[in-house]
Amino acid sequence: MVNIGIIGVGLVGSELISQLSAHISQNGTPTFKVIALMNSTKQLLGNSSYSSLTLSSWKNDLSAKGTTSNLNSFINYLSEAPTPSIVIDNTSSQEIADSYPLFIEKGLHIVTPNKKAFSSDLKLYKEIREKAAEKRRFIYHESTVGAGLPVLSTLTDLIRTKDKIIKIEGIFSGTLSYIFNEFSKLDGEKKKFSEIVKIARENGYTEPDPRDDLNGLDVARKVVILSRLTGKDLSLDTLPVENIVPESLRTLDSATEFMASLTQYDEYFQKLNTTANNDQQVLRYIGVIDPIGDKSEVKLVSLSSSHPFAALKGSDNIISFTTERFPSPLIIQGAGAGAAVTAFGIFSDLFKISDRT
Ligand code: NHO
Repeated sequence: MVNIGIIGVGLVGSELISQLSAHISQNGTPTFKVIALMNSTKQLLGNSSYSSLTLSSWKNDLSAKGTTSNLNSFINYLSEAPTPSIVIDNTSSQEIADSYPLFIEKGLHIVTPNKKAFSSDLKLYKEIREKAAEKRRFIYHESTVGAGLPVLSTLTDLIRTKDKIIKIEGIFSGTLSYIFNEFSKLDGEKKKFSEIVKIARENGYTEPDPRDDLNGLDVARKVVILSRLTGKDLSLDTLPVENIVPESLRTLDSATEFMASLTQYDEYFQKLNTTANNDQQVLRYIGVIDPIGDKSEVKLVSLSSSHPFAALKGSDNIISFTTERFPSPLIIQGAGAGAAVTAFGIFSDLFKISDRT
């Protein structure tokens, strides 16, 4: 039995608890036991014999019986449990990411969809990798790229088996996938760029401020994560990223002001689209990883309508690996956003650790 401690019980964390709960109630001998939960204000720890929390009432229990969040006591409790323990970081906190070396020191394995530890400071990234190897702890973060799609596991398998990675490229943002799949197509109804961003925002596909999607940082983080896995020390500050937020709208105070002003740029985006469409092409926002040279980048491109990225639907992601063994690329495609598939990626990582401990 593997102990689980969950930090972050928002959209993804709550969905993960539902998935874990179904697994636990349907298995006579479940693999996992959730013994600790924490959000930014409260934490709920099990008893001194580390028995499972009652998952059917976790929300009420956390708010009614929870004590003030304290990362040190949370981690100490988890690390003192007698069987292997995994800490799951479902936050987007840099502070929690900075604590991974401590988690490893305390003997914990880590699973997370939080991109910060793998795409921020290179020193932190290396420290985590070195410590994990030294202490023989596992760190899995499949959901940091392509939600639950098997992107990192595929890349790891290619690297381990000594295939030579020539290029990785893809549509890595569910939000930007949706926006350009809707905006830039050769047939069907044509809508204005600002209208599509508005619909995406109203449906909860974008961040509360859509500039946080359109500035490319989320895609850049994913490119850095993949690049570092290939062994290339890429960093956010050296990666060329095309920010498609019009310059004059970047300093506006609120998302509401941004949305209202975006209409001024409909003509600009329409022009780009018409130019592409006239050549039987569509616009797509892509990330490119160049493990051999220095051509990794994040940018808006025009692609032929016969390109695999042009046929994408909804908020799907698509990732293409060109390697020595796969000169005709190995392509992974499917739902790349949303709580259900993100939690699935986390859940499948838990099994990878339980199989190895
Ligand atoms: P929420 O809903 O804001 O929840 C965050 C939780 O963390 C809350 O319980 C909060 O109290 C707690 N928390 C924050 N700071 C804390 C601290 N210092 N100590 C303790 N607790 C703290 O966030 P989400 O949406 O549940 O996201 C959680 C993590 O998953 C983030 O790192 C996020 O980047 C990652 N993630 C989320 C999604 C998603 O569906 N929401 C996806 C991938 C990764 O594939 C998904 C997606 O849509 C990707 C993207 N939007 C795209 O491609 O367009």
